[in-house]
Amino acid sequence: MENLQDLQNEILTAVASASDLKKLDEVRVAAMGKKGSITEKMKSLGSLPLEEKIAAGKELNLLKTAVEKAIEERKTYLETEELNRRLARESIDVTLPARPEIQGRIHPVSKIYEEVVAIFGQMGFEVAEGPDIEDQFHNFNALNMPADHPARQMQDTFYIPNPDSDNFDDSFVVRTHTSPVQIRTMENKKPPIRVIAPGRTYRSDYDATHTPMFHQVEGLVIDKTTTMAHLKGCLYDFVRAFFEIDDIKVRYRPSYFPFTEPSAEMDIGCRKNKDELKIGEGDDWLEILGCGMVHPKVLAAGGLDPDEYQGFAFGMGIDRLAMLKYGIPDLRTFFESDLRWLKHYGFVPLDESSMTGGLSNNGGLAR
Ligand code: 2NL
Repeated sequence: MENLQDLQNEILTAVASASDLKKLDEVRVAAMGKKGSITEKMKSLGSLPLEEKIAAGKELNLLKTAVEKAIEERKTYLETEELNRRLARESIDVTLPARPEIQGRIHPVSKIYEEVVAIFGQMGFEVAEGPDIEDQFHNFNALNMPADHPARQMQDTFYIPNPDSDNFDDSFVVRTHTSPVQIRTMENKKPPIRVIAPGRTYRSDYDATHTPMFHQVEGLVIDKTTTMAHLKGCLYDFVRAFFEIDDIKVRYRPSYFPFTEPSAEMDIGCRKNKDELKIGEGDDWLEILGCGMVHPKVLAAGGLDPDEYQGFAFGMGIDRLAMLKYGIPDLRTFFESDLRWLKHYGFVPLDESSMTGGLSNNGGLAR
């Protein structure tokens, strides 16, 4: 068979200079389509004597494989290039302020987030942030949740493989709570500590009140003489400000968390009618947050001496607070990016939440 090397060079040059996916496909058809140059050569094998047929067949197959590989590589390259061009073209600056005259609204989660930060900010708390992807020490072990703890079962936690290790204990997680932020605060800062850690958290769960990504705010106060009485006063002041009810009814129920001892849950008084929930009056109770005195093992894991320091911590779901405060029934709708939903439940962007300027700015409600 005449020189296949020339044919191969010719096709590979055409592949390398195909400047887009359409041209690349034309090159493919010209080589391997029904009337393609390689296909024609394959057909012509039939007329050769057996020995030559075997040798030429082998050579042709090598040629075909080389061409296929080159086309595949060029295709991946062109697709990546096209994707990068599109990403550059379609980029938007999500940090720009929303424009109310168009469709821009503040999401209820952002609104609650700002309110919570405003309330605790005025009480002297700092806001602490940390990575969404955590190691298992900061997300679990340091919080008195050893490897055999039920909350570490595969079904709730999203694990991320560690490229440098095959040991499962070294794999990362997307944080299941914002507590690891507070562990990092203890590691880096001497008491007195007064921080809140708001942010995104992740668990493998999905129904009307659970989404795989949700928002939490946790708080941590540590000093030499911090007590449960401080916890109660602090959280009482928080719910009074948040629900804007001065004489709001509250109660604490004993509870269990691995990272606090003793642990409690805080309820607020409410009235539950058929479809309506009235907060602040009535004989029913609504669970609002979990709290407790930081476990000595957790203080030690954060690098603090439990004989010298003590403190309290609490945690609550921001999305759940938004559902309660604004009467939004299904959490899943929060993250569907439906502009009609955002227009209905969102807030106009110009009224900031502050303790002095009115917290929730109901005048700013877009409804
Ligand atoms: C809940 C309950 C809670 C904490 C979170 C915490 C963090 C550190 C140490 C001790 Cl670093 N505790 N966080 C404590 C009690 C309850 O969350 O129901 N969250 C939605």
